[in-house]
Amino acid sequence: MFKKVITVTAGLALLGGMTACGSSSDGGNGGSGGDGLTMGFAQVGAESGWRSANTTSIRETAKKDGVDLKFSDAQQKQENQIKAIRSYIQQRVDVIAFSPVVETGWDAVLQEAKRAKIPVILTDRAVDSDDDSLYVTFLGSDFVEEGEKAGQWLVDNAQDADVDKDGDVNVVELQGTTGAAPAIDRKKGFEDVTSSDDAIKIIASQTGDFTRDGGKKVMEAFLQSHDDIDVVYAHNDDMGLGAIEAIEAAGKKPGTDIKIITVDAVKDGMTALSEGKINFIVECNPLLGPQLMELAKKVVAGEDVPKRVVTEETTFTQDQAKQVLADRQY
Ligand code: GYE
Repeated sequence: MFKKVITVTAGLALLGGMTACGSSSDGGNGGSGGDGLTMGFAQVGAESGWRSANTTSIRETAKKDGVDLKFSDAQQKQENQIKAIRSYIQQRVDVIAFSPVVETGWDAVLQEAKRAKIPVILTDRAVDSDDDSLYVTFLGSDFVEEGEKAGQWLVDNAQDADVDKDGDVNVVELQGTTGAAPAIDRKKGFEDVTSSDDAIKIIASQTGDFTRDGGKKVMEAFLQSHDDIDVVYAHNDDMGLGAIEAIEAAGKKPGTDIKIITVDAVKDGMTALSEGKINFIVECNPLLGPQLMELAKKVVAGEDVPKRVVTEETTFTQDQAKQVLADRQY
């Protein structure tokens, strides 16, 4: 299905600037390469540090490249994203890009874009559809692989993670938004790898909606109903940071009494990792602006682009976090 797959390093993506946000239409004069190109971008929301960095990267790159960006924030609601896409179709933008909040339920609106001959680029998250002619390309991370990396760290550190030394490694999972690609895939990848070790058991799993507050509330409930939690696996840093607050409020030491694994590697997460409150972070790169604008220019110019562009990412231990923290851009 995917003819070509190219991989771009996180380092290249770092070329995107990270300064202040502009207005909802960030078109610029005097940029290079994208002059006259209009993009409608339907963002998920502002639920996490990752999302804020992603939005800044997109806005800043559009400005720099002279792309007229129409930007909307769906507040994590699919109906708002669908409305935004319909309005971009009506405005006859040159290209629509969006990060689908959930995987399913997009075919109708994407058919409308197709009929209007407006190309669609998926960024960050994928849709679950049998018809891959509804979008030109999908730029983003491999979320299953991220879950596998998180699971592999736990398999490798299972003995240490069995804090109460009862022979079981009891994991509670803080899932991302229900139905979202990163929640589904990070769960799957983690389970695939940890199922190889009988000692590792996921004793509770619930959504915290990718927010700090959500992670805190769910963790408070987990702590009340379970007194034998060894590990928290949070699908993003923000929920892990919320869990830290709940663990501390319960009189326990995060990172020591309960080990914590998260995904993203945004600055607040990396700071907690370097302080020993998180034990391992799988990186997910939010700086997709430069690659997105490059793809958009090619698509609008009628050039071929790969159907899938995967961002390359790494992982961080506590020691590695201490080394890179000062240079972290987001
Ligand atoms: O990990 C999370 C955000 O889709 C990769 O969404 C993104 C995820 C990211 O809310 O922090």
